[in-house]
Formats: sequence, structure tokens, C-alpha cells
Amino acid sequence: MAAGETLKIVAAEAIVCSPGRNFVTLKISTDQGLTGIGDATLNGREKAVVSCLEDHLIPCLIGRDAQQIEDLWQYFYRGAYWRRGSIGMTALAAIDVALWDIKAKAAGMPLYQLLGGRSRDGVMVYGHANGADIAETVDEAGRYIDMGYKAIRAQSGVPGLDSTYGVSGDKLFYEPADAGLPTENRWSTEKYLVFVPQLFDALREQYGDEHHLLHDAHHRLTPIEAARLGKSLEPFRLFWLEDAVTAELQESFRLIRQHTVTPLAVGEVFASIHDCQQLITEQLIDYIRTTIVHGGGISHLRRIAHLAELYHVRTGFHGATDLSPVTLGAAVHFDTWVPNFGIQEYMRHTPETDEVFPHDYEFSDGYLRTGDKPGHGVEIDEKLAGKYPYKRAYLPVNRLADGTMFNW
Ligand code: EZ4
Ligand code: CO
Repeated sequence: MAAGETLKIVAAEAIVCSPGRNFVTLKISTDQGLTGIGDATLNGREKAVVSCLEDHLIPCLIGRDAQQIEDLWQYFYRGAYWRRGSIGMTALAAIDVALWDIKAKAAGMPLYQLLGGRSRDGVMVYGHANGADIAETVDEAGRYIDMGYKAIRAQSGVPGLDSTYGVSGDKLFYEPADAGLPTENRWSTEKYLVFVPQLFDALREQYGDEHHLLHDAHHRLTPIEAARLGKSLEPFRLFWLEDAVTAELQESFRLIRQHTVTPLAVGEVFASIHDCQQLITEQLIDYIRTTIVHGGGISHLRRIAHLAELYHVRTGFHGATDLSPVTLGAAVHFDTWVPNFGIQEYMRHTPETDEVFPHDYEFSDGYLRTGDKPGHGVEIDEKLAGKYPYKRAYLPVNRLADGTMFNW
């Protein structure tokens, strides 16, 4: 297309499919035949995002120039009046990513080129080793080492608790949204805090210092408990301790910071820069986990990353299975470019999911690498997607031993 020409949006649709788990994908079509896709999956609230798109945003999108990504972003963000919620920001992210896909295709460039070009050869990822107990988790970590991973997150069942976050039946394809109504788990912080240092002691004992080790506390501690855990994990030199505390109160991380040099990561549930502004500017964290699909897309994540760079905070994008291959593809392009890249989470999608979303990123030797196809390199096979209808599914909920409702 010629410079200065408009690229009119003629259609947009939300495609819902469930190849093993639910995904919402937005497809935007233009008058020149160019199309782009964005992920709009918000685990357990999928249909709310579909409605936000279909009932509220798509009608405003038709007829607009697909090239004006920034203006459209501002139109939907400022134009919402009620802004910054997860459902709205996920819907906005899907539009933003689909438009970046279209722009990169129109330019004939892989997305990372459009963002500013390559800053590194590959994107270091971490995988998820988990087991029912320490022995099984240590074995699983060995499996990831054998697959070439440089960085491994370790989660283990805790003695005395029937179940805990991050321990799965299928070791390679972890899926937390496990039932049509929320499963109820029981939790004990006391049991957990005694146990976790033993797990990392065993991992260092077995494999030495060559690999990065990570752990996710999944929002279950108070600041002083997090400080204690961070301190007790210092001898095992973690790459990060993730989501130690729910970060609604950003200043609560000051207390953790005063007590431990274990690096801290947080933010997979954040929806905008305002959720992490204080965490970043007061240097209370080391890695920001907010990623493209839940944080308003590439346009907004770019702002978060640039703010973070000023304060020595690096990116560590969320990359669980409930973020579709579209998000992972876009993230690998972003990670290839962003100067202050830290690490990328990489939970493998099932073969069924990979078949519905053909993509050109590849894993080898501990790294993900983008392909060089124009756009973000991920497509959707709509016919195949049609064979996997939506199935209601929820993440678990969590209670303390006495029945008190807690964070999962
Ligand atoms: O529990 O994406 O670091 N990864 C995580 C994930 C989240 C799921 C919730 O849907 O914490 O496994
Ligand atoms: Co997490």
C-alpha cells in the first residue's frame, strides 16, 4: 500500500475456542485484505471480554484507520471513562496487538523490527518443574535441565496440605483452571514457610549453581512473612521470588525490601502502569511480570518497560498456558527488542492448542526465538478452532484451615 493511504477496518470478530482450555482471539480485517489477530483471554472471565469487545468496542472500531494504533489506544482507554480494569484492558490489548500485527504485515517486517530491532539473539525462558514432594520436584527440575532450560521455576506439594498452587498432574502441560465450578483448596502459610527452603536446598545440592532457580509464592504471604521467606532463601540465590504478597498496597513491598536481597518479581495480574508505578519508581521490585494481553497490549507495555528501565527493573513477562500462543508470539518479539529484558515465562501449550494457533517461534537450548514472518508470526486456524467449543472453567479458590477465604 502507498504511504499516506488509509487502511480501513472493515470487520472484527471475537473467536472463542477451547482446544484443551479456553482462548479468546480477536481478528481484525481491513479493506486491503490484511488481517491481524490479538489474544483476549482472561482466565475464568472469558465471556466478559468477548462481550466487552462485541457489544462495546468493535462497533466503534469499524471504519477506522488500522494504522492509527496510538490514537485508537487512547480512544478506547480515555473514551471508556471507567478505565484500567482487567476486562477492559484485556479487550484493549487484543485490539492493540491485532493492529500491531497488521502494521508489521503492511510493512513486511517481523514485529521486533518495527519495535526497534533485535537487542539479543534469543529470549531466555524459564520452565515449570513441579512435583508432589521434594524428590519428585528435584527429578522434574532435572528433566528441564535435560531439555536445555537455563532457568527453572520449582513448586512442590507441601507436607500436610492436600494440594497447593503450581503442582500438576500432567507435568509438561500445567492447567490451573481445572473445573466447571471453582475447586476449593486449603492453605497453611506456616507449613509452607518451613518447607520451601528445604526444597531449594535440595535443588542446589543436586544441581549446583549453574541454573537459575525461581519460585512463585502466588500472593499468599503478608509482607513480614515474605521478608522471612526471602531471607531464608538467600543461601540458594534465587533468580526471583514471585508474587510474594498481593500488591494492591504497593508500599507494602518496602518492608520486604528492607529485610531481604532475594530479587522480587510481581505483576502478572496488573492491568496498567498505575498498578506498578510506585513499585518501579521506589525500586521495590526487580522484575515486572505484567504482560501484553492483560496490560493493554504492546503500546502500553512499552511504556511500562521504559519506566522500569529508568529504575533498573527488568521485564519478566507472564507466560502461563492461559495466555494464548498469540500473546506468547507477540511477547517473544517484544522480548527480542526491549532493552531491559529479564526473562520470559514459558509454559508449553498442548499440541491441540499449537495446532489451532500455528506459529513461527521456536524453543531451543533454553531460549525462544522469533521467526521472520511479517507480523507477530502467529495465526489462527479458524476451521479447527470451530471444532473446540467454549467450556466453562474456573481457577481454584483457597481457604485457610479454619475455612477463612484466602488468596489462591
Ligand atoms: O496462576 O496464569 O506464574 N504463573 C502463574 C500462573 C497463574 C495462571 C492463572 O490463570 O502464576 O500459573
Ligand atoms: Co505467577
